[in-house]
Amino acid sequence: MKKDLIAKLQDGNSNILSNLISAVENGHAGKQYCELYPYSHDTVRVGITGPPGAGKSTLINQLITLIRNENKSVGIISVDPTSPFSGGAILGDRVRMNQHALDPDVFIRSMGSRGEMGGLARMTHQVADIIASSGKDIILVETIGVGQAEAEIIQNVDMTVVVLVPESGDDIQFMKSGPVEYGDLFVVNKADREGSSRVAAILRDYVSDAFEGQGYTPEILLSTATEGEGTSEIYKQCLGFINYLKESGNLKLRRRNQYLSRVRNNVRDELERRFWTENITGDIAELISDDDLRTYSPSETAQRLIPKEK
Ligand SMILES: Nc1nc2c(ncn2[C@@H]2O[C@H](COP(=O)(O)OP(=O)(O)OP(=O)(O)O)[C@@H](O)[C@H]2O)c(=O)[nH]1
Ligand SMILES: [Mg+2]
Repeated sequence: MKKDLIAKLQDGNSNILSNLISAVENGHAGKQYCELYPYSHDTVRVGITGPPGAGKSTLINQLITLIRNENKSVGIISVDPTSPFSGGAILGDRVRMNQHALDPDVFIRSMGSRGEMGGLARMTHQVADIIASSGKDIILVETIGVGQAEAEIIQNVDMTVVVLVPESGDDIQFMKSGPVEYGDLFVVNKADREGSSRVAAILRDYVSDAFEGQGYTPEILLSTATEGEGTSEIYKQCLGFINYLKESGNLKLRRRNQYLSRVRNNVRDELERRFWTENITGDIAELISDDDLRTYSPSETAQRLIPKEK
């Protein structure tokens, strides 16, 4: 059965892949997911992150062409926590990537806001594992990169490309504590507009400080994704960086650290889930009176709700 499923998946059966992902999203694929997981390690995962409208999907569309020109297969996960949609592709992305929609070696999936906090990240990791187990050579994960769930997503890919635009200069300071911090490669897209060299210079200053003494300094590239300008260089740099990660042993290290953090997150989730189902039955609002909230700090009340250690 196990061999059968993996054989069909790796044969490029995208209906099975879609159904498995839906089952994971609905919480019904635990066993199958665990069976597939060991087959997920050969795929390279690249995060494409940056502010709304920066051109991430347009760039991804170009990257798909470049990847396909090398006869490699690719999966795309487009994460949009603000969207209630899930399953198919978000409309704009579908339009931008639709030239690849019929290609059996291109699999595109959108993830909307489902489940509780953190649920989206965990689900995205699992969806990526399943797409990887189907034998895709590369997975591209598109996110805006802001917020806890998205940060958790881009910390769990092999490398992250941060896409900015000429207007991003003032945001870089702000984004240093966000997606910029995880950048392995920076792209200033919409280079057909004014200001791209200024943003590139700000980024150059930033990386030379932030990466001083480290094994590598992220490249800063310009592109006009709508025209496909600069996109081959972006792809080349991605492949080069992945090679560097492999050869330096950093890929193994990154993946090991990611695994540990995923385990920690799963433990936390599971304990929390058990707490709310086993200890608090009914509505928490009914357990806490107006008097309580005037008298006890939130941490004291939490302590009161948590069963004492034996
Ligand atoms: N002038 C110019 N416009 C671009 C370029 N790249 C993308 N665009 C346009 O910018 C708009 C947004 O592009 P998307 O690729 O959807 O951007 P995105 O980052 O995926 O957007 P979200 O997924 O909504 O965050 C579209 O109208 C694109 O045609 C570029 O290099 N130059
Ligand atoms: Mg997009």
